[in-house]
Amino acid sequence: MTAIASVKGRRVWDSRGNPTVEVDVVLENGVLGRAIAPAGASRGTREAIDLRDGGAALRGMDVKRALASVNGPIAHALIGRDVADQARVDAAILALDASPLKESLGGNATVAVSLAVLHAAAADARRPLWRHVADHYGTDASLPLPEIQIFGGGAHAGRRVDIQDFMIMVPGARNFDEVMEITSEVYFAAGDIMAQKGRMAGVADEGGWWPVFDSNEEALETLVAAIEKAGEKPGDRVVISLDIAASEFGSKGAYRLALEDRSMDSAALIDMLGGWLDAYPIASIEDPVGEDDVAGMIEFTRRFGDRVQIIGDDYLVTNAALVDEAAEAGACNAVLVKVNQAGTVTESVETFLAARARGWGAIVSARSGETEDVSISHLSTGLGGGQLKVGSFTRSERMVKWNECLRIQDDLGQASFVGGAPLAATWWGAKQKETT
Ligand code: 2PG
Ligand code: MG
Repeated sequence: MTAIASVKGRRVWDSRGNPTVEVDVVLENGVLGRAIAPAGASRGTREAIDLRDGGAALRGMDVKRALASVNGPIAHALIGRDVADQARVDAAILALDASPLKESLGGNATVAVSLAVLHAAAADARRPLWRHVADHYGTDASLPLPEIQIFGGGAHAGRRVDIQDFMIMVPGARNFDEVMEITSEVYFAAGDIMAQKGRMAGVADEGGWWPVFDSNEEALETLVAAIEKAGEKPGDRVVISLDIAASEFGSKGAYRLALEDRSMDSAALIDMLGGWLDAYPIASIEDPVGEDDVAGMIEFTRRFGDRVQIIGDDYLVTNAALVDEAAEAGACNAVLVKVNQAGTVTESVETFLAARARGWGAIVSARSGETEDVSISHLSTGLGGGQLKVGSFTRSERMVKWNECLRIQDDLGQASFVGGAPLAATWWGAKQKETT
């Protein structure tokens, strides 16, 4: 065994200019593992707490308390432990905080430590992180299918439009390189269309174009036009993926689309989205109703679960027990896996594997506040068979994750790309079956 010799937190800064927690884990043989906590803007109420100091300085966003957790109790509990035993390390962290949402330590403290331990174990085994993950959890590594944002919205764009993420997926690509190429063409085609309409206004939080639209649906129409302008037939190699992030504009089954000055109940929202599913080549949809709208999610899944991927993000908060509960109830058929929503690697991997065991999709995801940390590229590849959501196709905190996948591709080979397999149970998968 190789023992953990030190655990040290430092304050670094994220893509929104906010402070965040970076952790160095050093082993007895001098090997280093390092990771940085990301931060969400549209957060589920049941996710691990992102502990901030409050007060006037740095708009209350400082992380001195989270750093004190890392450098105090967490370091104390981990020094001397076997770095390769991720489950025990994470259990030792959990034992320090009895609250369900890690509010005393801070989920930003626990996630940075937990990921840094994973990195240190991989470095100690002289393996790239993705290979260590596959070895450790007994999974078959494969490069994920990306979900990439073309227009930002919702909480990531000053609520200029209500819907949060207008994304594309390229399930028909032959390899990861081709996904990048086609996405680049679509991204710039969308930018050209915005410029032609006199609506070019920069980018949103995750680097997608700023959504200057008169209605939410206009963003969808423009996305279809961009796919066409890029020389692709919408629904062929390229499909649309949406994150509705409905908790941001409604609760308890009452929703309000501010852009369109429209209020609606759960049934009307579901009908509206159903209309979009009929009219546009949408293969995946996230949080179509609010996180507290259980009946709505069950109804949405009953109506559309056999043709689109339905992802729970705020709804399932990277929690394996909630995945099981939702699967039993017939709500969703896929889960978003955000390591900082759970707070540890072990809980995140449990959620990913619980989803896969149910035949669900599992999408490892970045947050809207990100950094140069590339852990999720490795996690999604190592666990295999999955999808990866990182934000847009610009800005280095995003591109660093896609570029890391390209480096992994050099090791794993182009054939390791999972392709359209994660969308096999959607209309897109059915169409492929017909044509082959
Ligand atoms: C989401 C994420 C990423 P945030 O809702 O899926 O787009 O946003 O990190 O703000 O929760
Ligand atoms: Mg989401």
